[in-house]
Amino acid sequence: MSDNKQSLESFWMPFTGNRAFKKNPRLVARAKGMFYYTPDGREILDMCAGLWCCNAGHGHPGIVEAIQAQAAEMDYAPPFGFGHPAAFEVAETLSGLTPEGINHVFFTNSGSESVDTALKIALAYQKERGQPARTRLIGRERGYHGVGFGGISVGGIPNNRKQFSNSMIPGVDHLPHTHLPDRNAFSRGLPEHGVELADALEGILTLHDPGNVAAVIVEPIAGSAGVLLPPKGYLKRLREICTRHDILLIFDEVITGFGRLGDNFAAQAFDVKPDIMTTAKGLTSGTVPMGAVFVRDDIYNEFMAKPGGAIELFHGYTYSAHPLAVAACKATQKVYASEGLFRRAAAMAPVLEDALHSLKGEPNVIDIRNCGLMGAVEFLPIQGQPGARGAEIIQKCFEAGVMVRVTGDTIAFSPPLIIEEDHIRHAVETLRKVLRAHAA
Ligand code: PXG
Repeated sequence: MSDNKQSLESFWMPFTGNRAFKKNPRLVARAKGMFYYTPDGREILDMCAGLWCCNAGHGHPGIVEAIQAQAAEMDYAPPFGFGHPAAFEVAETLSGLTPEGINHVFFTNSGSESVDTALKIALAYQKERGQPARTRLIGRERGYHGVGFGGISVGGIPNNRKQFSNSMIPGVDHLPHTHLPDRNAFSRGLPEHGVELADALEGILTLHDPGNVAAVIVEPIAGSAGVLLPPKGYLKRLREICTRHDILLIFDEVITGFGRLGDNFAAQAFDVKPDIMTTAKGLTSGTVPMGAVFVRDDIYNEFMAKPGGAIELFHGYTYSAHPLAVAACKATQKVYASEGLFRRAAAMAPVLEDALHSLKGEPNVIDIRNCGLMGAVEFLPIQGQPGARGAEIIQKCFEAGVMVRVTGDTIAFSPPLIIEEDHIRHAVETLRKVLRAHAA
C-alpha cells in the first residue's frame, strides 16, 4: 500500500479485465435509491440495478432495517436437520408469486447455485420416477446459466467455456440462439421472426431419442448475452415440445424474475409455464446473496413418496436459507408488494422502449431491443477489435454519470424498478451525447 492510495492488487476481480481496471478503476462507495456515489462523492445513475439485481433500488430503509434486526436476533441457523420459522414463512410467501402448481422452494446463495441445483433436481427426479435413461440436458447457444460446471456446460457463451473445455458435464446439446438481427433489428418488444428456431429441439430429440433427455434449460430472455429476446410464440413452442416428450422445461429466471418484465416472473409475463424456475438477484434486491429454485409440486412429491424418513435429496448449502438472506428476502418482497413495483415496471416499460428506440439512427447503432424494464443498444464493432467500442462507450457513460452494463459491443439497461421517467430520459440523452462525441 502506498501513502494514501489503497493498492488494488490483492483482489482478483471476477469477470473483469483486472489489469485494465486497476489502471483506470471505476469505484463506487455508497448507494441510495437510483444512484451510486464514487469515493469522491460523484453521483452515478444506476441503469443496471447493480448487476440486474437491485430491483427495489438501493438502501431501502425497510430492507436495511430488517437485515440489521436479523443480524442482532440470530446470526446463523443450520439448515440441515434444523430450521428457523422465517425460512418456512418466506418460502410460502414466494410460492404465492409463482405459477399455479409450483409451490416448493429450494434455497441457494446465487444464480449459479440455483442452476446447478435445478439440473441436479431434474436428473434425480428422472431416476426417482423410474426413468434413469433420461440423463441428457439441453441448453442454448449464448445462454448464461452462471459459472458452476453444470451452468457452463448448458451455457452457450464461448468465452465462459473455453478455459474449461475438457471439464464440461457430458451429454449436453445446445439449441440455436434466437438473435436474428437481419430479420428482427429494431423490433419493439418481442420480435416477429424466428418461432421456428424452437423446432431445432425436435431435431436434437430425434438424434438422441427423447427417452434419454431429462431437461431443457433456457433463459426466457437471454440477459448476459445482451438482451436476446424470444421470438413471438417461441417459448410456447418449446413448452409444447417438452410436454409432448415428457421432458422438464427449466426457465432460468435469475434476471427475468421479480418484476423485471412487469410481472412476478417471465413465466407469467409470457404465459408459459415451466416445470422448474431458477432465481436469485431480485429475490433479495441484491442486498444479501440468495437464490431459490422453484419446483412443480409433483416433482417434489415424487421425492417425498419414498417410504421412511430418509434424506430425499443429497444436496444443499451451509447457507441455504441463511437468516440474513431470509430477512432480506421477506422485507424485499414486502417492498415489492406494498410499493407495487412490478406494476410500476410495467408502466415504465413503454417509456424505456420509446427512449431507447429514439437512438435509432445515432452513429454506429445497429440494433435496439427491449422488453419490460430490460433493453439493449448494439453497436457496430470496430473492425478487428470486437468489444472495444462497447468498452469505450460504457467508460464515457460512467464518466458522464451513468452506469450501464456492457457485453461485447452491446450495452444493456436493466434499471431498478423504482426508476422515474426523468432518469430514463437523462440516461438515454447521456448515451446519445457519448455516441455522437465518440463518432466525431
Ligand atoms: N443465470 C442467469 C440467467 C444469470 O443472468 C446466473 C444464472 C448466475 O448468477 P450468479 O448469482 O451466480 O452470478 C446469472 C447471472 C452480465 C452478468 O454481465 C450477468 C450475471 C452475472 C454477472 C454478470 O450481464 N447474471
